[in-house]
Amino acid sequence: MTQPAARRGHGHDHINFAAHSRESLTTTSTIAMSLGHRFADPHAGKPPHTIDHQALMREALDEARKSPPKPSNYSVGALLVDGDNGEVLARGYTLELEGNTHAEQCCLAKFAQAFDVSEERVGEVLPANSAIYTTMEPCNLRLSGNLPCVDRIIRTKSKDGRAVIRKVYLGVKEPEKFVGENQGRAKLEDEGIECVHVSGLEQEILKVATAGHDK
Ligand code: HJL
Ligand code: ZN
Repeated sequence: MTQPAARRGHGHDHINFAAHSRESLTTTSTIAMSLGHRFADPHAGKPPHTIDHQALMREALDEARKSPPKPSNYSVGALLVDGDNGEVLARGYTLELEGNTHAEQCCLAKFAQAFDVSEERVGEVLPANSAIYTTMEPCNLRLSGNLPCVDRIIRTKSKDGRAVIRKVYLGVKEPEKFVGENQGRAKLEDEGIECVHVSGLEQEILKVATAGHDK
């Protein structure tokens, strides 16, 4: 029997984004594969207390490095992760998707797309204990007037109305350059979403985030 494309190694180039339904999947790895991830996720399958948050933040930083520099925003990277076992469900970076898109928005939209649901309904197909790792605190106000990522995170609800993004891990607070003091973390915490600062990568995160800025 021929192996499915994804198992042959370079599969992610050939996966089509056919609609998945959560019930039809054996594991979420199938979806991770269709989103272009390595077949063997080194973080997957671990008990929550052994998840290496800094390693995941480094992977979010690797995403941020792919972002095209732009003087009027930050180059940010984000991962959507299953909080129960550390599995990376989707990755995103600033301006990855068409339009003026943010990193957190991109990973939500990409996961939604893999399940053929709209970004607004992504909570219906996410694990009940999902987390976002983002190199920068999610935005609560955008100069462009687009919907802030905090609102995108808060509206992410399961079919029975439960919040499914339970935690946000952030690498740095947003600098005050564009919108003054960002109230993103405070708003998430008011909604009961736990925010955790993963320390140790601040310098590198800010260097990448501001690469496109006039110095
Ligand atoms: C986060 C991102 C990104 C920002 N923050 N958490 N993820 N670019 O992907 C925050 C910054 C806004 C500016 C410009 N950046 O992006 O405050 O043009 O990018 O709507 O306010 O707003 P637009
Ligand atoms: Zn944002």
